[in-house]
Amino acid sequence: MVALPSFPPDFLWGVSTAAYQIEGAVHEDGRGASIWDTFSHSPGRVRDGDTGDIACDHYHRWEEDVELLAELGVGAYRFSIAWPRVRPDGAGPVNGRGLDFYDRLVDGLLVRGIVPVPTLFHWDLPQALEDAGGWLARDTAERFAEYAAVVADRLGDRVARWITLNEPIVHLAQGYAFGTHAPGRELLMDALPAAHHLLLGHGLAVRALRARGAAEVMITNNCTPVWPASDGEADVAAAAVYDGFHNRLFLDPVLRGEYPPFAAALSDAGLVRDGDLDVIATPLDALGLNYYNPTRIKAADGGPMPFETVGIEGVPQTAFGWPVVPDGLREVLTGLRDRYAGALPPIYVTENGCSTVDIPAPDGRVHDGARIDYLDGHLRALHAAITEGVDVRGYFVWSLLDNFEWAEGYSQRFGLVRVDFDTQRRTPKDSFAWLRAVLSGRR
Ligand code: IFM
Repeated sequence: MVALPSFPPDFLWGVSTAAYQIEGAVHEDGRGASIWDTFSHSPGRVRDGDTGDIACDHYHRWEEDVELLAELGVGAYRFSIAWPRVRPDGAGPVNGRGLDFYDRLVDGLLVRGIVPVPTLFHWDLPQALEDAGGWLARDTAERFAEYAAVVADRLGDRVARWITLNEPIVHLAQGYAFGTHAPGRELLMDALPAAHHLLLGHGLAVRALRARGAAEVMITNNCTPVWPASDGEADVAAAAVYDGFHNRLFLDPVLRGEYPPFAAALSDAGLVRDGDLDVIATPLDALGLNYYNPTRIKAADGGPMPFETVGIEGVPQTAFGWPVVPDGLREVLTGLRDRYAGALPPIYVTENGCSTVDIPAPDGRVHDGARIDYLDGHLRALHAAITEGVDVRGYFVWSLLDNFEWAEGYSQRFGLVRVDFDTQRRTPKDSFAWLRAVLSGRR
């Protein structure tokens, strides 16, 4: 394999995880229920009836996992904080024992020279808040800011970089519009108010974090290049609508202080109050970008939405069936630079990775060459974007560990480290050794 081009010396290398996907220990130390506990325990919602009850048992094995990070040689670790551990019912008393866990984790990282990068909301809303309306209720935004303040009061002396929300478009689309994720609502376009409250919560949390001395605050969005299925007017128009939903709904308000035209209904419905957009557009220090694949779109033949996704042929596919198009990362980065010229803060790629069919070989090792190819290709595309002038400051692989992949349960393995979910044994895969070599300058 040809050596990778070199990245800036202060480039931040890391890996990402999320609380519900790895922690387990859902009933321990005062943790409250989240919408994912409810959803995963509802028959038929998650493949094979899997739940996050145990997941990677990271709550008990976090020291072993931090050792893996140190062995890998990353400079940063992006994890998420479980809101229901910190404030079990979302609005009432703070649970000190929940905060203690993240306190230990942060100290464990710092002692090994690893920068902690917590995400405050990676989809595990306290169930009690869902019962009060979830993100459809404006109050949830206020509760989120309070929770952000509580966490920052406890960890802010050691944590400088924060992410407010993870992929709000995925939470909105899958959780509120189509019902394939928790909380399982199928509201289609009526889900839009949740977008406004997620954004408002983000803006209020940015202010709460800043007031507590945070040095770097960002939001993480999932972005995709949108390719029309043909040059026909209808497909091009459908692709523009999809781009509005997926890429612009959560970025235009944050970076430009306005909703894209299709979301104007939010203002018409009186949901957007005076000053809300100023809060939402509170300047950020950085933007988190999660990239997995491009999306091809055609005009819908009926159906609830005006667009339909079409397969991308002629390229490798991940185990999930997602097309592998490394140049899409360059395309999305240069596209953001062009679209938000003058308003775009520095970017961190906060997730990129793939699921592969990882079966241990007779020697016990996991030869995940497809993941190495995926990462190698995407790092080259990322380097090309930097060379083209996009200000990218870091790159985080999704994920450190095989984990609970939401509605797919444990069937999709994204880890650099294999987890045997019967024994909890961790086995670093070939991609782990490859990335370690990259990080130590040996590739
Ligand atoms: O596992 C998820 C993660 O929680 C959010 N981004 C995409 C990943 C892969 O689907």
